[in-house]
Amino acid sequence: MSIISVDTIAASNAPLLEQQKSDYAHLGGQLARRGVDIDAIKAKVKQFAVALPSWGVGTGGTRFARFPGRGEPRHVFDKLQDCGVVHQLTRATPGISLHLPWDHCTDYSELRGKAEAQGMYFDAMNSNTFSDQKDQAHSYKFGSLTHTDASTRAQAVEHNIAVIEAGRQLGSNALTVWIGDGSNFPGQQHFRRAFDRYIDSASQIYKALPDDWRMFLEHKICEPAFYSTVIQDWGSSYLAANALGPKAQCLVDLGHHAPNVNIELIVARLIAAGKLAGFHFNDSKYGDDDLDAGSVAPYRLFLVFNELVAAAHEGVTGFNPAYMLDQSHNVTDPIESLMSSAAQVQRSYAQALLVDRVALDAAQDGNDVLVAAQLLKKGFETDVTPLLQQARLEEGGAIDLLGCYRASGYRAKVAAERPASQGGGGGIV
Ligand code: LRH
Ligand code: MN
Ligand code: MN
Repeated sequence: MSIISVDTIAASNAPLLEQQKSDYAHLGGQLARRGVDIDAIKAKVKQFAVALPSWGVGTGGTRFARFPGRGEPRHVFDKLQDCGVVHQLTRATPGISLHLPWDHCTDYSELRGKAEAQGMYFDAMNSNTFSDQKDQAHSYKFGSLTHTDASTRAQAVEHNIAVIEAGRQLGSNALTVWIGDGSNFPGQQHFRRAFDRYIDSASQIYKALPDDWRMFLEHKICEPAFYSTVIQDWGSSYLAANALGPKAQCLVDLGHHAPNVNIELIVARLIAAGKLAGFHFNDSKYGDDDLDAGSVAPYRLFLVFNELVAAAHEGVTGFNPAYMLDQSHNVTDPIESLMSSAAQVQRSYAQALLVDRVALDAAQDGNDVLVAAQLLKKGFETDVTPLLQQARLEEGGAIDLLGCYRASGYRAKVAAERPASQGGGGGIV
């Protein structure tokens, strides 16, 4: 089922075809001189998928204000359709990651059917115990899975189990747990007891996982708790994942680290420990900014992919990370931002595939520092745009993502169907 008509995509591609052919041939020639087969890289890029966050197709906001765009999705079916547009044009985003209760739906089999008709599936499910829902018995103001009150913890556990059940109906096979629990004042929370309560609650969720499911523990240094957070970094995440068992792994959201932390090194450590769950890709300058992937620090994204490609190349056992975007768009059309992030993630992957691993091993073993550094730069500095465009073209996508999307008139069409949403106060959804 196509949301954007096949003719619209063809019409957008048509004037670019000749140029595309020659750009791809030119890059192919350059890579051949480096001993790289462009078609082999293209085949790998085509196999690569990054899932979309359902919450990413709505305009985000800050705690100061939200400025909604036109045609904001009204419910999960609209979100699915917007995600379908991203996938149709990029051909790189077949998975959708839902967040409950934001994406609550009375008929998950209908939702699953609609996704499958779009050639899409449901990736990891996300639970939300960081905000109170209507008619909820106990408040999460002072925590959820780690709350001092046992009934509040039980309610949070129950919600996670309900999310697993919804995910089972949707064909998902992972639960991502991020909690906002922590403290805002020194002395407010007993650090060790709060962590113990986390393990106790999380192990009840772990026990409810179907056999083939994984549990992704997502850490974050701060926010909404601004003095301490219970699962604040990969150390706490790793301790928890280890305590829970083999199905529990650590999820790396690129915006959730202390400033200057070496994220690619964390990735390498988690790979070595068999505990890398996967990623929430986005970019940041200061904190959990949720900017488009690679928009601020593309080299950092490349270095993360360098670790991933190296692990795949070396055949590290159990290496199977889940790739997802997690970003919030305040000033752009979310569909445009998600498409450009998906392409950016693909770009970093392709560039990392270009690194000469044999030469890098030799340079590292021989302590040839500059050559090692330059081998990485050589991959990063290669403009792989024609390769990404060719991969999309061959899969029925758009050579020019933005041009095609804007020419389709999709935003104006949904703006006419969907009532304008309210702006005003803060909030991420
Ligand atoms: C927390 C987070 C987490 C949530 C999402 C909305 O900052 O990254 O992944 O589920 O944002
Ligand atoms: Mn995240
Ligand atoms: Mn975040």
